[in-house]
Amino acid sequence: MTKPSFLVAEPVAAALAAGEPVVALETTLVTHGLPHPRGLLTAQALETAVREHHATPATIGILDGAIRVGLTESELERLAASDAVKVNLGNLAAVVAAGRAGSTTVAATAWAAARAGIRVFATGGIGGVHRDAPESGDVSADIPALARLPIAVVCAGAKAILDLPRTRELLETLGVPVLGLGTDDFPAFYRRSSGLAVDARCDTPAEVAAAIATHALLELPGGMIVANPIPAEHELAADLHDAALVMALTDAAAAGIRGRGVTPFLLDRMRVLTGEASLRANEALLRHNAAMAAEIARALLAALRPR
Ligand code: PSU
Ligand code: MN
Repeated sequence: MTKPSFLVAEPVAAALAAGEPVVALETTLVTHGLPHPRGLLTAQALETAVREHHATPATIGILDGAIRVGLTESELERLAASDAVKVNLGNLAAVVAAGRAGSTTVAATAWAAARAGIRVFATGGIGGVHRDAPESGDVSADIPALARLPIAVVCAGAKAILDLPRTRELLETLGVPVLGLGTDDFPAFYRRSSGLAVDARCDTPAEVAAAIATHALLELPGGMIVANPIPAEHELAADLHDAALVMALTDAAAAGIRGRGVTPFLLDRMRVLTGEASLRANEALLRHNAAMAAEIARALLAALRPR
C-alpha cells in the first residue's frame, strides 16, 4: 500500500522552514459547529485574523483521504460544502483509508499540527466531560489528545454545554496546564468565567510564550491550554445563556442524541434558542483566539531562540 498522504501546504512549509510563526486552525467548527455557510465565512475570517497578526494560518482538514495542513481557499470551500465526517483520533485512519472528506476536531487537528511541527493552535472551545458522562461515559477525545500531543491550544475554555468542574478536574489529573490569559478564572466559552481556577495567570503573549517554551525545554509531556475569555462586549447575557442552556440540554436528552452528534446538536440548539446571539458570540471568540494565537506563536519563537 502507498503511504497515506500527509500534505503540508507550501506557504505553511515555507513559514516553518523560515522560522516564522504559524497557527493551526481546525475544521469541525466549519462543518459541524456553525451552520453553512457561516462556518466557511468564519474559517476565512480566522485566517485573515491570523495574517493580520503577522502569522501564517494552517487550516487543517481531510479531502479525498489526504490530510492537508494548510487548505487552500478552494480546498476549504470544497470541504465546507462536503458531507465531511467529524474526525477525531478514533476514526481518522478509517476516513483516510476510505478516501473520504473529514473535518478535524481539536484532537485530530492537534495531532496533524504537531506532526507538521506547528506549536500553536486556535479553536473556539475544547471538548470535555459531558454532563451525562456518569451514565453515557461521554468524554471528548480532545482531552486525552491534549495530554499527549505537544501543542498549545488557544481557546475560550471548554464549551459551556459540558460539565465544567469535571472537565477542569480531568485536565488537572492528566497534567494539562491551563494558563489563563488575563484571568484567574477558567472561561466558560460564551461567558467569561466559570468560577473554576486556572493553573497560572499570564497577562501578555510573552508570558504565555515563556510558559510554553519552559514546558517544551523541560520536555514535559503533552500540550497546554491557553484560556482566553470571550471579549466582554461579546459575552452572552447570563440569563439568556442559562435559560437557553437548560433548554438545549433538555432537548438533547429528549431527542436521544449520542456520541459525535451531541456537541453539534447542543451548539445548534443554543443558536436557535438565543436568536443567533450564541452564534455571534462563538464567531467573536474564535476571531479573538485566532488573533491571540498569532501573537503567542510569534512570542514563542522569540522565547525559544537560543541566547
Ligand atoms: N469550538 C467551537 N465550535 C466547535 C468546536 C470547537 O467554537 O464546533 C468542535 C471542536 O472541533 C471540538 C469538538 O474538538 O467541537 C468537540 O466535539 P466532541 O465534544 O464530540 O469531542
Ligand atoms: Mn463525545
